[in-house]
Amino acid sequence: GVVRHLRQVDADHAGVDVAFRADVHAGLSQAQKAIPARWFYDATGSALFEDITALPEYYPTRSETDLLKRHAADLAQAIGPGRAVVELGSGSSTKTPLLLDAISPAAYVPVDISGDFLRDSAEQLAERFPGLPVYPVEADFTQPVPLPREICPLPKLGFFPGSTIGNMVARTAIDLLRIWRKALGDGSQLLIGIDRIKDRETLIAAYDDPAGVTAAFNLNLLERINRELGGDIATANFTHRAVWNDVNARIEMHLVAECDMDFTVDGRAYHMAKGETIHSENSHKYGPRDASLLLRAGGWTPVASWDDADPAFALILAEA
Ligand code: AVI
Repeated sequence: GVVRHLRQVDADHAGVDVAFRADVHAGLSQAQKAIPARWFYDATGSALFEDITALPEYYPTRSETDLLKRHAADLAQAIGPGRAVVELGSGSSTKTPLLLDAISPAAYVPVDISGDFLRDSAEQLAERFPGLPVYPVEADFTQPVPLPREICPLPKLGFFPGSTIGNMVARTAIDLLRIWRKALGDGSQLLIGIDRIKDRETLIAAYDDPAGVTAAFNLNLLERINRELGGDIATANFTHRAVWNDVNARIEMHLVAECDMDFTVDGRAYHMAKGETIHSENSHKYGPRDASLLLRAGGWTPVASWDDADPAFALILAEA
């Protein structure tokens, strides 16, 4: 069952408002306007992301789920029983039970910034795995997080599914990997989802679906600014754009101004010329050697990988 809910939320996150406001003003003041992708995930954005994961064009969730199902026996063999599974950004993960079923862990520690989400999913999981101690930790997993003392003596498995690491630039991704190498300690393992570089058409379709769900997800960022920061952005004058940046091997999402416009966000005035964009997300893709280098730079040694061929996606197991 759920043993104890730990809360490690720093001043910034207690006042989400303050950090959101600061990021929006800083981002809208740059020559290339940009807002960090983490601000997509308010209640509406999180629900839209769940819808994205069910789209036929959005292959990562399906591929990763299939990999976990198909290779359960291999995973059990490579990981072994008795580990404490620490999941980074657990959200409403439907993949977790597949992993827990496969490896018979000794404890489960979901780490997520969204307290309500975390509480609900921890309870559901505890119900499904009655003998398993669950220690939810409400925290920003990009910062060092103190883990519950009960799991100290256990060997750890970090679980970072969804290719969320791709939403960080390499420097930030490496910082995160190093933070968790230190926190999980010697003898730990990391199971991480990595989206592969593939043909442009498949990638663009995954981030610009014909049903317009990803467009709604992207545009919700502007609506959130209007709702929470008293903005008067004419959201109808923006369109969604997904492009493949081949130099940096990433999908970029932008919000494109379809006409010249002026708007304010809590009293501060901004201007955008027709065609100008707000860069709202990066989703980096990695070839096998890129992923290996990234992990090693982050202090982890890759030991096994399970690949889905079409569209390509990988689950990689690494050791401390
Ligand atoms: C959460 N993250 C891994 C998703 C991705 O694919 O980069 C977010 C997303 N953005 C648009 N569609 C999905």
